[in-house]
Amino acid sequence: MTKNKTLRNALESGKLFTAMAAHNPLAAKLAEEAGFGGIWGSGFELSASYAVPDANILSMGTHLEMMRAIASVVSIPLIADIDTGFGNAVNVHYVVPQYEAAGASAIVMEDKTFPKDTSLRTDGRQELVRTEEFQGKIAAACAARRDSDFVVVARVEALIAGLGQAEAIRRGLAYAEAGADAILIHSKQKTPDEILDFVTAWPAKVPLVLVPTAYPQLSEADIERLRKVGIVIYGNHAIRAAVGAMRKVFRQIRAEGGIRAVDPLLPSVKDIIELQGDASMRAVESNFLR
Ligand code: SPV
Ligand code: MG
Repeated sequence: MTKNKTLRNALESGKLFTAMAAHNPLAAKLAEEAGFGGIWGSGFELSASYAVPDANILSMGTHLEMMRAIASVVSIPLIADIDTGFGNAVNVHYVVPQYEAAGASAIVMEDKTFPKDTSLRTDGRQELVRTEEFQGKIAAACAARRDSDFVVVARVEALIAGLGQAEAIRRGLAYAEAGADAILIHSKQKTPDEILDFVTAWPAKVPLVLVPTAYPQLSEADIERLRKVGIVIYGNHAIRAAVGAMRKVFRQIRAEGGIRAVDPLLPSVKDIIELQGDASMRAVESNFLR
């Protein structure tokens, strides 16, 4: 079964699909190893790994090449975060087949203006495009995909922009009507109440996607009980785990003036060599090196 079909079937099954953020192929391999259903090709994480803000500063090419590198080392579906689609519907029509060819099984596109500002920052600049314009961008994404199992997710930023539930529902329905396979509804409230109100009011069959970063109290079991959510995305836990782990180890080495105490606490060099795909290289060597 193709990765696209795996994701499409998961979305149609009614069971909750889990996707973990990754900013490089190694993080994606670790997410697969841990048992996540798919990878979230996060713009926030990739921006952070370049130490720049998540505000369309990195080019489409930089993100696309990372998606290609990630897709080539995992066997689970990759959901690519294409931010606002890098322009208007014409840009989206060009971009979607590029992501499909790079091995992504889905794109998520948000209804903000280009260049965007990151969603979870307090007082970020959150401007939305007209509903009709974004419907055109979603329709362009659907028309441009080559495989009908490639999933197009429309992301509603109305709650992030403080426009309220009625506007969020109105936009979600308009994007579903334009052909979106799922609707991502995002919130930066510190409790799940705002999202739970949206989910309760959501009147359509089109599944929802949640990113519970700001309201971590909501577990997968809680989300499953809502019966309207197809995908949960863990948006930035790979980069935050990496930052926390590196900071701690770097400080310990400085404090102790060496690596003696820290060494046994770290994954072994052998572990890293295995993650590099050493076994398959050795197989190639023994077959072809003459
Ligand atoms: C990302 O991970 O890039 C996202 C999710 O889009 S968030 O950062 O919460 O907007
Ligand atoms: Mg993003």
